[in-house]
Amino acid sequence: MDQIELIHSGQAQLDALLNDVPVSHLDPYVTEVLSDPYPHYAELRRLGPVVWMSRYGVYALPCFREVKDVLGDQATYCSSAGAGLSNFHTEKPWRHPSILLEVDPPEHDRTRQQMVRVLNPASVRALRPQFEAVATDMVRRFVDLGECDAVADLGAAYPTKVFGDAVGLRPDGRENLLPYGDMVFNGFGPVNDRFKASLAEAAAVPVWIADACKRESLTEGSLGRNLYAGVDRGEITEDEAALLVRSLLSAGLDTTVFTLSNAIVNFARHPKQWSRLREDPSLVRNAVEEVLRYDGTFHSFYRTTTRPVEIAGVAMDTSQKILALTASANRDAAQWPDADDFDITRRTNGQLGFGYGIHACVGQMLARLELEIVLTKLAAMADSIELTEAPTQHFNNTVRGYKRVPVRVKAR
Ligand code: OVV
Repeated sequence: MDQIELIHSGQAQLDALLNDVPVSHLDPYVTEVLSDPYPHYAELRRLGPVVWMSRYGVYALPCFREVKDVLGDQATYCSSAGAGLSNFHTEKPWRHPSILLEVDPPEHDRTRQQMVRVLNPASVRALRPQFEAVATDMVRRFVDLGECDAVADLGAAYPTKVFGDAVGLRPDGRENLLPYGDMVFNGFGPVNDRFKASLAEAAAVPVWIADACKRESLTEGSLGRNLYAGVDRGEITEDEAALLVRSLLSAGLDTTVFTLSNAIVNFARHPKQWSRLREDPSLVRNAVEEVLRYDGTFHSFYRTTTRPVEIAGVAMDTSQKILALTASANRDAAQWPDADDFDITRRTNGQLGFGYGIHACVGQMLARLELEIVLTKLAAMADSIELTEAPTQHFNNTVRGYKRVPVRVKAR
């Protein structure tokens, strides 16, 4: 650290230095790090369970225990200051905050309850036959293509169809969904060129999204339309229902698209694991969890301290942003034996790919259903999946995935 940096750093940085807290100058949001973040996470874990990130003035938590403790204590580590780097208490958010993610109890519990009324085990179970039917056709066509792009021909196509239908979207305009997710997930990071580009390239996207969230845009009986039943019961306002539909559209598509592409890439790179799944399809549920542990989609989010606290002996002040590195926690050897091995037979209980605590992914059953169905059909129909070229990554400040995955699929 040079003198200039010291002079310009704030009180929190001086405290970190004076208290012997490990310091990292890593920028987790640059392309070089996003290309392969795992060695950088390993270095952060080696530095310690709490690391001062000089570039952004935040404490990072790279280890399992501290990530879980912080996500499990919403009174001390709040979300109403935003789940990203930006502090909503002092900076203006780029969009109206999510009334689900970017709020604390009791407000959070009211909106979460509305979401769970429409998105619950029974409503997700009811979607299975339709999800299976689409997967049967789409995976058959994918396998018959032989050589194709696993993103365009399956990974993006499948969720766009089944999730779009389940939420109740019109068939046209769904190409707006991925660019919107891109803005949202870039928005949890710094206002870097990546975030600015995703906003600038797609000015019409938020307009399409706002329209798609309206009651009259959503098909009868869909998850989205059912959120408006809460308005009719007098439990939420029309605007709140629209914002809850927006949460579905923000968090529900990119995530499953990227997880499917990550799954295919990881199985192509670990053909023994693919053979295992084909030989024992009952492993599919655990395979989904292992994809999320080993190379999950959502890599991190922030919390903000509501009072002076100490984490693993490191004292911090109120209003301090804390970076919870869930994807690093999922590789912590103290929690996961042979943490860097992709093994679909391992114990995956407690993996943090869907987060943890009161804000844990509300759509996780729906996501699991999509992933489980596609991987099951694929294992039944495809002997092998090979990469024919290096996959092209899609870079985003918060989520990890691919935009193109050229593969050769051998039919059974
Ligand atoms: C978990 C998550 C990610 C992105 C957006 C939202 C939630 C939302 O509620 O809008």
